Amino acid sequence: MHLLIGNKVYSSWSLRPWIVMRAKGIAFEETLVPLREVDTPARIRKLSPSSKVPCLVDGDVAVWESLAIMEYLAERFPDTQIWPTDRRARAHARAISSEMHAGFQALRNHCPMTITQRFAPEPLPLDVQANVARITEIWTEARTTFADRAHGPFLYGAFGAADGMYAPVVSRFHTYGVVVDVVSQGYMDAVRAHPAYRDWVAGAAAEPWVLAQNEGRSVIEDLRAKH
Ligand SMILES: N[C@@H](CCC(=O)N[C@@H](CS)C(=O)NCC(=O)O)C(=O)O
Repeated sequence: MHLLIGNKVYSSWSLRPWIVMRAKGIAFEETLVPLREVDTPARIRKLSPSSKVPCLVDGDVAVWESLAIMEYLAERFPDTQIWPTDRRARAHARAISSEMHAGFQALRNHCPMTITQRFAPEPLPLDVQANVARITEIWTEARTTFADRAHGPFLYGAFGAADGMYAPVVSRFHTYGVVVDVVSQGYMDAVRAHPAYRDWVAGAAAEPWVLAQNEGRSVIEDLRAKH
């Protein structure tokens, strides 16, 4: 299996399937195409029909769109419990993953992922605050209603697709110093401590083409303007 990804510092969509595959012990090779270079679209297009990353290639099958990749992995590796086994929990996990895939635009625009950085907190615009409130509500509901605590500290207990979909949000909240409730903070700490998350961050820190690292807020404004 082969996963095409963008720069680990800021390709939030790439992080989603990557971390799930790593957390589930699914073997794959990765190809990283640096984003925002002149030949980026052409290089991605060779493997990914949408010219976007991530794209998973499994033999003669190519799957793009992070959520479609999760579904493919769940079907391909049924024993890994990428979605929760309980039907109600699974329905909830799919709904919140779709909500993430389709939404939270204000947060995504205002707080672009730049996973190796941390900034002093600043007041957030109202639409971003509304996104934060909804996300922490989702996390709290998953943890308090559906989490099988015997299997871990993640949204439904064991790490799964929904955790992968929200891993970039954990990174954003950490980078921009977003203050959250105790349950959400505990969840964020667990994600940030996961070996797969740490491996991704280590890879990001080693990248030569880091746009934002050590350059401060002006680069963040530049990333925001590009969204
Ligand atoms: N909805 C897509 C979004 C994918 C996406 O927008 N990927 C960005 C990088 S994070 C990309 O490939 N951009 C291409 C480029 O910058 O040329 C998904 O879920 O995978």
